[in-house]
Amino acid sequence: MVREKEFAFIDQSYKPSRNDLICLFKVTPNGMSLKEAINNVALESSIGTWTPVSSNKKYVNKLGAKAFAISEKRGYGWVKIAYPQDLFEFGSVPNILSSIAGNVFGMKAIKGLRLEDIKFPQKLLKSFPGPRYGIEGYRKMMKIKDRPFVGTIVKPKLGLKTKDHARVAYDSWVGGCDLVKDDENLSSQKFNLFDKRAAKTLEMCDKAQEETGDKKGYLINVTAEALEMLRRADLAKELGGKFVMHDIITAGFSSLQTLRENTTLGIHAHRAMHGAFTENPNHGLSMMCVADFSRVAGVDSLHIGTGIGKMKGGKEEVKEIDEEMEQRIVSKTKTRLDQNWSSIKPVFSVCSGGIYPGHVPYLMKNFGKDIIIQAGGGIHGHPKGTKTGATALRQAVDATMKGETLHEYGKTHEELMEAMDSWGTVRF
Ligand code: RUB
Ligand code: CA
Repeated sequence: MVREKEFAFIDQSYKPSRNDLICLFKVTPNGMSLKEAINNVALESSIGTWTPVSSNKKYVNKLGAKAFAISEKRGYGWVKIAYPQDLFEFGSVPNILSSIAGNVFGMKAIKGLRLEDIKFPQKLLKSFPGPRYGIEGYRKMMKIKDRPFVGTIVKPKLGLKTKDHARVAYDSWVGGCDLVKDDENLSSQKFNLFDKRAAKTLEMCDKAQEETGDKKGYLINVTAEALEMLRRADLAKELGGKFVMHDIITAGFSSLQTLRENTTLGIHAHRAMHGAFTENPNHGLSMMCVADFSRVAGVDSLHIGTGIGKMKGGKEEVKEIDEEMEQRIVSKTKTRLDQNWSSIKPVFSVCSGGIYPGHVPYLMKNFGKDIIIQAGGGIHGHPKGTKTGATALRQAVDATMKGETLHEYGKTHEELMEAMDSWGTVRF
């Protein structure tokens, strides 16, 4: 029987200091008590290993994590773990993740380990740049005061030749989209090489801007090996681009930080692959944590889900992430820690994945106006084609801004009515 006092990394009476990074974990022990499992998590994610080592020094012990606020349920438990910020390299997402979300996920001591949220202490927080533009910066850049942005993803997601890709983008812009983006898996394939696509699509972007008198943006996917990624971002800038897109999970946070340091373009973050580790409620890393690290690392816009479209993620979860991204002071909930974001700018939430005009009132009601509403199939699948599809989505936003129902507005806006006839309205 292991005695309580042997758990050197647990201190139930611990009061976190303002220099601690706090993690909220859900722990399911594997063949041992909850406390023993928690002790293992706290030691492995800070200074310890499976046995005491003779090379240890007293001063090292000061950097040990402290597990506190343990609440035991049947078969699992919740715990907060405080990590002294000096454990970490300031300004490095990979370094922090290698401790708090590293070896611990593969330890035999746990059946399941879920990192639900992180709270950064102010000094560590301020070692990161955060977004260059964020919500306000995007609004200024695009001269859009207070409505949601309307965006699309060029579809088919792969396979279109450059000329056709640029044409789909153009039709989307002149139809009413503010933003057009590449899909996550388009980078520089032989049917649509990056350099040629950048030139042609940005040319179409300029043309659409001139013709409509509105600002238009192309979120070109620059994801690649880091040096090549920077070359692509530079090219997008040279050609007059305002934004780049980055696959933050497949490319990784180091790649994202490199991009943030080396481009002045707005950074749109796609989260493809997050489901591999955010999905299981008992194991892995929550989307909230991905969002936290994205905000510190400096994305300007981030896919957060919709609560209603084709991708998983319930309404409440998405709402909490939306708040985390746009508020300066975030309050705690059952699965979220409080956070003062201080000078780190707010991030634009992107609602995307299976969205069509009928979803717009739901999205605006739940997530407000500071969102980017993005539809691929919900634009290019319109019976009259891309341009009409873009007009319909924009009309859905205009109607909702005016407080009219889509049905009323559709009576005088046939593009919207046709979209509603195709995909229907949404009850919520
Ligand atoms: C959108 C699409 C995007 C998803 C990703 O296309 O495929 O890649 O938004 O999901 P469509 P998420 O509008 O045709 O569904 O935004 O949840 O990360
Ligand atoms: Ca947080």
